[in-house]
Amino acid sequence: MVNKSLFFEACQQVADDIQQINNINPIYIFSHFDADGLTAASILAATLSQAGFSFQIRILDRLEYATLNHLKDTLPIGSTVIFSDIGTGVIEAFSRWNESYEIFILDHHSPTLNIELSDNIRHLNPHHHSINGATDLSGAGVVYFVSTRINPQNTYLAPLALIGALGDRQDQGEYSSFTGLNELIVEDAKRMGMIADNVSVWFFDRTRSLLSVLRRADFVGFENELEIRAFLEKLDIPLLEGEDQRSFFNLDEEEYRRLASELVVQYGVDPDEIYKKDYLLQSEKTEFLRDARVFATKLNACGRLQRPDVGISLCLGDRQTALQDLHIVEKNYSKMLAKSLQWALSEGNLQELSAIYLLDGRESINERIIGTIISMLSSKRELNPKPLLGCARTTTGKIKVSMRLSGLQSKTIDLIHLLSQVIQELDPSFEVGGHTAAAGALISEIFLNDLIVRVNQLVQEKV
Ligand SMILES: [Mn+2]
Repeated sequence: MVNKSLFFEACQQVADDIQQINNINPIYIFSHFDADGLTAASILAATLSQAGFSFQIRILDRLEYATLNHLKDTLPIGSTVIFSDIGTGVIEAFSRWNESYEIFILDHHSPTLNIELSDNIRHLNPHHHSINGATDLSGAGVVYFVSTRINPQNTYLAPLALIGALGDRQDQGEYSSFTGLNELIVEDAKRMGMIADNVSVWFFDRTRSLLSVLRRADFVGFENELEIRAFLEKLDIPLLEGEDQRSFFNLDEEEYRRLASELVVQYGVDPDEIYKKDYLLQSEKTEFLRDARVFATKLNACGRLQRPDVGISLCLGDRQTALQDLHIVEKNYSKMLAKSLQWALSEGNLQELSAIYLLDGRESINERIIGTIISMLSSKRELNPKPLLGCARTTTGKIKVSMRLSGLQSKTIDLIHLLSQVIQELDPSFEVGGHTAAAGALISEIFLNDLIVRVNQLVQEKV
């Protein structure tokens, strides 16, 4: 309780400071390229333009020391700079900035260093108030609480904050519900009539046809289309409505119930896989964007295909050009993922070490999707419950390391803690960031082998 009110006090302070900004230059916003970063940037855009500020937004894959140094040299002296969903991981680098910059870091990643900052740098992070930024509040959520303190009417932005949190997989409560401060955002959105959150039978992308949705449900493990057809026939669930394929969305309650119980009883599916809090955006006219979880995946696709502009336009309500562009983004994105996933699952590419899986994608996988690929692998049932470590080469010649826990794993492993420890041992100047269940680092290639060996060893000791 006390922590929460201290966090809100800190939000209020940042909100007050932002309202005091009086700068001839625009406010420079830098945000992360994933769904959380794009929603964070969008909430800032809506908030600042409504409050009469001019601003520019730039979206970054990651915040490297080199990038920061470059920014330091190119932004006008004395500018106001806001970093959202990034910044905590490189916090010490800000102390080398000229003190005339007004810097706001609104982030939720785990702080790895505890350092004194000068007065021109405000670092707002729920972890500082013992609030778990991995599960209870996202980057967009942090920005949201600042936004609603700039103007209480900004609660209309709550759905964006929730989409951001879903993008970061923060729906870790019972029935994949939100917990902690995210739950307060749900309450705001409900009060505005903007979201419904019933527990229901949930499958990914339900606006697709029944066949397509079930085919993609990895956790059931249907062998082929024939099996799905037989399954539906047995349950007396028709595939067609007139001439058209039925969408999964259009089943009636009774059909949902039959389908779910058959999957649980006959296929041994864990009920937690199919019963979820269903975060549905009530005023969303575009059907396939109504499910906030699906919305988040669309934003991720935009960021990863270097079209963050499309993502932000979607967040800000464009349902014309942005939808057309999204269509192209998605087509290319799924091609890219399918190709990489196929490679990952081909003979010998995913190596099983004693305590972890290793996917060495240095020659084959784009750095932008290595995290997504190992996330997808982590939900594969046929893999042993071991953490996954993937790596890819960046455009700057470094190695991006990405780790994920698999769903079935014991909660005894804290990836950010583990990876930070290894980085500390190898070379503390490497960047590392993330959360309990997902973490990453950026290292020189010569350290890769040592890192893999050490991570494997530490995981071994933990299980
Ligand atoms: Mn985030």
